[in-house]
Amino acid sequence: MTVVQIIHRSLQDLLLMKPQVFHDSRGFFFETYNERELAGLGIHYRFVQDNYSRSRKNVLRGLHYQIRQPQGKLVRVVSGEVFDVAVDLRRSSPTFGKWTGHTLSAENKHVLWVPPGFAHGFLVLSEWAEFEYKATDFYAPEHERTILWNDADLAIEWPLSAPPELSEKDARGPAFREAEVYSEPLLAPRPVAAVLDPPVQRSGSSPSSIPSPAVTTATRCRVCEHPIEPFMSFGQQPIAQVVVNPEESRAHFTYELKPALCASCGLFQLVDVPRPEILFNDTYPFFTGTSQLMTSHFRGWAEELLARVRGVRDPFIVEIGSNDGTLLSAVAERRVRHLGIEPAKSVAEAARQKGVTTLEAFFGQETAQRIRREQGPADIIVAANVIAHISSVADVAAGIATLLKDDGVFTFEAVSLADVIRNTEFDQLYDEHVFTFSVRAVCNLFQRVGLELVDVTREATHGGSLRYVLTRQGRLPVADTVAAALEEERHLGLEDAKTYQAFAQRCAEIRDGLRELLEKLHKQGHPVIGYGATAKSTTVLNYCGVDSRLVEFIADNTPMKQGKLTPGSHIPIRPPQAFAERNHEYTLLLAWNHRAEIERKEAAYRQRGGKWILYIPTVAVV
Ligand code: JHZ
Ligand code: ZN
Repeated sequence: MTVVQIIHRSLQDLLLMKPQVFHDSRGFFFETYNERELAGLGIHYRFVQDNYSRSRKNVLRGLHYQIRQPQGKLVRVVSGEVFDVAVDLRRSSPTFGKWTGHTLSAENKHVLWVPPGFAHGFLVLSEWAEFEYKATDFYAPEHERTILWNDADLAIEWPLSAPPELSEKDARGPAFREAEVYSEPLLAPRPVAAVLDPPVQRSGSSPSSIPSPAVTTATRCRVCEHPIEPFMSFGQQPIAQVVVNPEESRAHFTYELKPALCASCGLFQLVDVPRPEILFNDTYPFFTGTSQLMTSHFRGWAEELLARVRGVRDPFIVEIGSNDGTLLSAVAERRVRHLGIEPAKSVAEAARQKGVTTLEAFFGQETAQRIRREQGPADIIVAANVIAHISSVADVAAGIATLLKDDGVFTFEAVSLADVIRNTEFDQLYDEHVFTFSVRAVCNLFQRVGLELVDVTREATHGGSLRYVLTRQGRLPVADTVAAALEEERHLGLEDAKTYQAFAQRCAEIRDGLRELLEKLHKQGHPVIGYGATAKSTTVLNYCGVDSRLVEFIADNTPMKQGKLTPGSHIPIRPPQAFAERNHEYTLLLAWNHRAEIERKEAAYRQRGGKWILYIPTVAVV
């Protein structure tokens, strides 16, 4: 069973999958079960029993579960249509007591994985429905339990047109409140190595090589532990920067992109995040040096940093997330002692080619202690677009405090929450951006490790960034910029839940507007080309449902991306020459943050009447 799409992960561990179906004139074919594919999705169970049932319209079977020998079920409909419901009965689960309902039909061929620890049931919507499932344990009538299908606390919204037809046992089931539930966590079986071995070994992000659990879900703020709840969802999203090989299976891993704001410390964060090893590895394709603007931006910053350490004996500059060495190469050229820390091999190699000393590692307290022990404390620690990428940010802050010299400076840049909200830059949200910082959240975070924000300045890069400067408490006077930035955030309503509801509303408007425009151009026969296979574009394309029908290809100057497909939307990525040769009229500018540079490079396109489609802050053709 090649899973082409994971449609839903509404409850913890539950998966709604769409298998790849092959159609031809004879009919269709698809795999209904494949042990290796499921193992790749973290389902390592052995299935021991298959069941098959037929039921007439309005029959409701369930809600059933086995309190001992709990069964995981892989369910699907062979003929007709049902409304299928699962209820999480695992007390230790963040979605305990929640239900989810999905339409399964012979037509949509969706397959639902209901893990052990859930009650399960379905209502037949068609004249007849035939239902088939595989179970991970044997039927054990002595352990079988029922929960009342219309329990008031669960409040399941069954799409009923008349009272359902029930078995006697199901009609008398106990209420959820009185029902026995699973009080201890149920241990999932450990992956079997042989099952996990994909047929062709390749590094990177094949779903088969993703260790389980691939996603962590935060129910509390990652810094202050105050409970958090998402305020919206962008739906299931693939890994933003995993460009797909066209010849590879189109199966891919997804997680739900849903942001939340911590009402206590003001930290804006994603609720679900994939494991960092899935993102930052030897196939990581973002190279800072692909942009002239970013290259000169980092050169300028490096000059400032070098000026700061002028007069210091044997200064030591450390960069966290040094990428392809764009910033540190200027430091290396001056023969100043430095160290880049970068876990992604692809870019770390490129940095070494530039003469930048690079340690391939994730940064945290442990790495910091090791560096301090072996090379001494740092005069400057610098980080660009990386602190917001690390979910264990508290450990990173502690590491910075460990590594920094007493009078050292920690400076970093990150996309600004104020700009993201003000300009509805929803595409800044994707897996790597675990956090989007406000000045307030930065103050709160670093205060915990004795660091003080002494200056903050605006940078135009990446659609609006802030550059922060921090020292140990009381080392430098605090510039007026800090109070001014905090005041601006209050004025914008960054602490107010209503601000985020309005943001969600504007995102939906952009999504609908962009889709409408692309559909219209498609109907009129205008080809649309994309520009910049950015990480941001993954959110835009998947959230707005844009694929190669609406955007023919995307031009990008990163060799590692060319010839590949965009994640989820599977749009081919081609070199910029393909753009110049296409002779088209409309281009969706996905790298909108590089607009000036791209317009300069593609001046000929404009001269022959080419137009750019923008979607931030609103949909516009310019
Ligand atoms: P660009 C990445 O985001 C990921 P992305 C990361 N998480 C982050 O925070 C920021 O960067 C810093 C191409 N291009 O910079 C190159 C052209 O083709 O918006 C890139 O693929 N021609 C670390 O990916 C893409 O566009 C050009 O002339 O959203 C730009 O990606 C230029 C200038 C770029 O970052
Ligand atoms: Zn918090």
